[in-house]
Amino acid sequence: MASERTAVVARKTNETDIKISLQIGSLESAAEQTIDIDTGIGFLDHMYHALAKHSKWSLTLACKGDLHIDDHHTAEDTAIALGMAFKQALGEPRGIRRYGHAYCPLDEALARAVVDVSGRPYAVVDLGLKRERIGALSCEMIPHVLQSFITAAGLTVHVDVLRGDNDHHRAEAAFKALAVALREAVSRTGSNDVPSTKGVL
Ligand SMILES: [Mn+2]
Repeated sequence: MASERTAVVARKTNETDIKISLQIGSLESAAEQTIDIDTGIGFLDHMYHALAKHSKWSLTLACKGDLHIDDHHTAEDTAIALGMAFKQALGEPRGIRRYGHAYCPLDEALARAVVDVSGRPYAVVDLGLKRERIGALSCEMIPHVLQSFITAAGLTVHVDVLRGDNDHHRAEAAFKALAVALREAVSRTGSNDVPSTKGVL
């Protein structure tokens, strides 16, 4: 039952060339967590790193994108590919909690994430960012990255930043809260049950 929950995804278009290997951590796994992320956008790497770290994933993510145009394709496509990898690694959602939620503060900022491994893609994301960009990542792409990951992963997730003055803190708190909520939602119950009254997710 304690199968390795891993996925390898390669996704190449005219705009981006992405390679991902993902292992979703589990209580049974004593394997060391390794994280290596290079999208060419420093702040995006920082957010994916926070997501992987606090989800207890091992994640290698490399993207060669058309950054000479802008950050859009790289941000969007890495999020989609990561969502695909997550869905593939999770496999049939048996013996997991299904629901998870977390609040994460980062200094003055406070974020909340609520996750349902539902198989019904739906993302509600309200980060309330005010800046034009953080580093080389435009702020309009940050909720879009979360939405793209969530829907590609087949999850229902609500992410809200409840307070905070600093946009770097607000964004990072959101990714951390999502990470901790995901970790709870995919944690194993020890049963082999599909956690749905329908018997299917
Ligand atoms: Mn930071």
